[in-house]
Amino acid sequence: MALQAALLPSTLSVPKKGNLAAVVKDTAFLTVPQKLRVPSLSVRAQAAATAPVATPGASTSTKDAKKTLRQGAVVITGASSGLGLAAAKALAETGKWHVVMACRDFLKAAKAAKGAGMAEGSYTIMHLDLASLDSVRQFVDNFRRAGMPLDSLVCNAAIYRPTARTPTFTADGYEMSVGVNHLGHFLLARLLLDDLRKSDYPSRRLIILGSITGNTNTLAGNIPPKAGLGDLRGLAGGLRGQNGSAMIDGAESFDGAKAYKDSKICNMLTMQELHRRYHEETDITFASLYPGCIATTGLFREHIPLFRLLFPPFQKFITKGFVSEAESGKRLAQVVSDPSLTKSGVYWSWNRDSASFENQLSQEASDPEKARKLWEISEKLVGLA
Ligand code: NDP
Ligand code: PMR
Repeated sequence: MALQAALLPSTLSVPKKGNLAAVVKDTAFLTVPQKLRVPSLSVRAQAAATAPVATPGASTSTKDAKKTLRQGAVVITGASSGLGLAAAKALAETGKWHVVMACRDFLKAAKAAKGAGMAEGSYTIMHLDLASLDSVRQFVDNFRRAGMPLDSLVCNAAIYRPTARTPTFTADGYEMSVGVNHLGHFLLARLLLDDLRKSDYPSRRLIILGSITGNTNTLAGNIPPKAGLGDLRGLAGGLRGQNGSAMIDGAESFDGAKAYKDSKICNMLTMQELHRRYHEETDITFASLYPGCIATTGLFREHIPLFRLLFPPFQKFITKGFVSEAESGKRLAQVVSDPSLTKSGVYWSWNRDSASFENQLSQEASDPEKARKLWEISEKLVGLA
C-alpha cells in the first residue's frame, strides 16, 4: 500500500539535499526598539495575568495600581519557517512582543517575515547557526550588544534526516540532528539563562520544543525506530561516528529518524533539568510542548516525496492529529505569553478542542537520573565543564 509504504519508516535512500542553507553572516549593529527600553521601575512583582500592556514608551508609574508593562522581547530559534515563523507572527501581531528571529539563513528569514506579513519594526533578525557552537556564542554576544532585554527564549529550530543512513556532522564534529536540536540549544539556553535572570519582566520563560514521537507512552512514539538513549555511551563518546558511535545509545549503525527522536528526548529532559536546577531560585518558567502534528512544515523536506504527499491527509483524516502552521503558532505563542501557562516543568499539549493540558511524558523522557547524566555530558561537549 502506497500510504503504508510512505508512512512507515523507509529503507529507501533518496538523494540528500544540502543540509545547511547558505549562511549569511549578519553582524550589523542593532539598536534597541523604543518599546523595549526597560522602564526604570521593575514590574516583576506583579502577576502577568493582571498587568496590562504598555503603549509605546510607557512605563510603570506608581507602586500599586495601574501598572503598565513594557513590550516583551522573545528570541525564537528557527523562525524562518513552519512553527517558529507562525509563532513569531502570532506574537508580533499582538503588539506585546518584539520577536528576535534567530536564524541560520538571514535572507530566507527576511523573506519569510515579509511573506507572512509581519510588520516592520515588530521583529529583528539575528544570525544563529546551531550547527556551530562558535555561532551560538557569537549570537549571544550580538544579542547582548544590541542591548535588548530577554524575557522569553524559545528553542524551536530542528532538523530531521529520516532517510539518512550515514551521519553528517556539525562544525564541532557532533552528529548533526543531536548537535543542532540538542547541543546547540543546550549551550544557547545555558548562556542566555543569565539574560533571562536579569529581565524585569513579570513572567520570564524558557521553552524547548519536544514531541510525541520522542515519547514511547504514545502510539506515535511506538512507530519504529523508537526513541531511546540507552546509557548515553555514544553521547559520552562524542557522537563522532568514526571511532565511536554517532548515535546517543552507542549503536553501531546510524539511523537518522531515531537520531531526531532521541534529540527530542534530550530536549524534554533538558527542560526538566533546567526546572529542577533553576526554577526555585530564578522564578523562570521552564516548559516544553507537543504542538500537534504540523504535517506541512519544512521539517519533512528530506523525506521521500510520497511521504510528503500522503503525510498531511493521513494526519488530517486518519490520526486526526493534524494542526495547521497557524494553529500551532498560536499554541506556541500561548506557552510564551499566556498568563495561565506559567507553571514550570510542564510538557504542554492540546486536545481536539485546542485546549491546553499538562501531558504525561514517557518514563525515559522524565527520568531525572538520565536528565542529570545528559546534562553533565552535554556540558562537557559544549565546553561548559
Ligand atoms: P521547519 O523545518 O519548518 O523549521 C525548522 C527551523 O529550524 C527552520 O527555520 C530551519 O531553518 C531551522 N534550522 C534548522 N537547522 C538550523 C541550524 N543549524 N541553525 C539554526 N536554525 C536551524 O520545522 P517545524 O516548524 O516543523 O519544526 C519546529 C519545531 O517543532 C522543531 O523543534 C520540531 O521538532 C518541533 N515539532 C514539529 C512537529 C511537526 O509535526 N512539524 C511536531 C512536533 C514537534 P531554515 O529555514 O534555514 O531551514
Ligand atoms: Mg506518525 C495517533 C497517531 C499519530 C500521531 C499523532 C502521529 C504524529 N503519528 C501517528 C501515528 C502514526 N504515524 C502511524 C499509525 C504511523 C504508521 C503508518 C505513523 C508513521 C509516521 C512516520 C513514518 N509518523 C511519522 C513518521 C515520520 O517520519 C514523522 C516522524 O517520526 O518524525 C520524527 C512522523 C510523525 N508522526 C506524528 C508526528 C508529530 C510526526 C512528526 C514529527 C515529530 O515528532 O516532530
